[in-house]
Amino acid sequence: AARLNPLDLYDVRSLLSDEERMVQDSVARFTDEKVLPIIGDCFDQGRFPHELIPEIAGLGLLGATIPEAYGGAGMNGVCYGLICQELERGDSGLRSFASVQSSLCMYPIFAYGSEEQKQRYLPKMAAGEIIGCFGLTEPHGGSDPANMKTVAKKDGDDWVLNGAKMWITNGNLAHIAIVWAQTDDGIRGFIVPTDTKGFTAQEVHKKMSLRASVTSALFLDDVRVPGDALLPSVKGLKGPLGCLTQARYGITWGPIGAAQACLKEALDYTAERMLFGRSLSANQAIQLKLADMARRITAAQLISLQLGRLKDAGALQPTQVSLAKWNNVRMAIDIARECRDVLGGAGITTEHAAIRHALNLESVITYEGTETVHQLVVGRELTGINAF
Ligand code: TGC
Ligand code: FAD
Repeated sequence: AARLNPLDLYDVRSLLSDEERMVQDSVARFTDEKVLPIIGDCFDQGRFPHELIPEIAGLGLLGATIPEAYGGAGMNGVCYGLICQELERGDSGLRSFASVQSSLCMYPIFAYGSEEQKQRYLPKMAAGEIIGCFGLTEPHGGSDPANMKTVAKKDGDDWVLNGAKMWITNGNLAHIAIVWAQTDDGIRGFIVPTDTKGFTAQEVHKKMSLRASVTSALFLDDVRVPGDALLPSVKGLKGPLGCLTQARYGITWGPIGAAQACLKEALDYTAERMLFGRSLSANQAIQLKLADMARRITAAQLISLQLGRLKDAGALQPTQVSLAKWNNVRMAIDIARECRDVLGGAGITTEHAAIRHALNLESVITYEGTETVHQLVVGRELTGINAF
């Protein structure tokens, strides 16, 4: 029999449609040609490669699932997942950029916005001309967003916002922020232009993770926005949580790409490296590790594909997304750390990808709901008891 593809042992690709395969191939080419040559240096320098934004937009990767009438690419959920997978094979920072723009900024405008808001923002966001960020987490504790302190008060026709948001991806890049705030009427979402008086973004430095991504604190000090900045069609925590379900879905795919990059690197390295008179990959202890990585990647691929099929059938449940986010990020971080080890000393620099992915995944396992949060969501589903 022909040898199997080590990065796709079950030929999951054969379960994709022609269109899905085409999308995967075009993003894979972009990652190979444009991302991989520069991303190690970007990570070293703590620099997001913003020069890639026009090409990312040109490929239809911003708002991929948003209908074409609003400038999106009108793709299905599986295509969006494959985009995340191939971007994160490059770096979690690039996938984060696309996740935030697509699922956390364009999605709420599409799902909760007025017709005027959709026309005004979505086409330019799909073109990468307007970049967004999503402000939910606050400095005092992100796992419990129901307890947010940021407030919006009605003043005539305007709204006045006060508060602070923490760990906000794209914060210092963004032209608009989707800000979630407590009102007399419960939690509401606002589209806040970042050049509004009283709005400041302060970049987070000294990060050891997601270094090729912009992370910021946002401060809102009497930020006054007109009445039409409010997202009219959603009220309560289900507004931001609905966006998180979209983004977390994509995040189940992304780490598959990171893990594949690491396994590929470990396979190449251990095949070449000669120790004790044989190639490193001829040792049982190494093969066990490699086999275990392939096993876990295969399971994750099947989980995400089925999740995507459920999403495209309109049957996706948030608990199913939680299980997959937990499983797939845990899979990838364990694999990246193990690959770092298999590379020996060579594994500690950004000349190789493993340590960069391992460090990035420390953010991915924390953001969009920590691993513990997702475990407790699954536990609640099984027992009917809320243990948060
Ligand atoms: P609960 O009070 O029970 O529910 C509130 C309402 O929301 C509904 N709901 C959901 N809707 C859509 N999707 C979901 N996943 C939903 N989960 C709940 C629910 O039905 C209810 O609706 P209604 O109509 O009855 O009002 O809230 P809960 O107990 O489920 O929530 C608790 C908990 C801990 C699960 C939740 O607070 C949580 O998920 N916390 C983690 C917060 C989090 O993930 N923050 C992420 C910030 S953004 C980010 O990290 C971006 S990183 C981006 C990048 O760079 O890639
Ligand atoms: P905490 O909520 O304080 O949690 C601390 C620890 O306590 C965790 O281990 C957690 O699992 C555990 N814990 C919490 N509750 C329980 C419980 N009931 N039982 C047991 N253990 C518990 N947020 C945004 O809004 N927008 C963004 O764009 C964004 N981008 C991010 C980018 C990066 C690089 C990072 C690191 C974070 C980003 N976040 C963003 C924030 C992220 O969502 C939060 O960090 C995350 O939700 C956790 O919140 P926290 O950091 O306040 O930790």
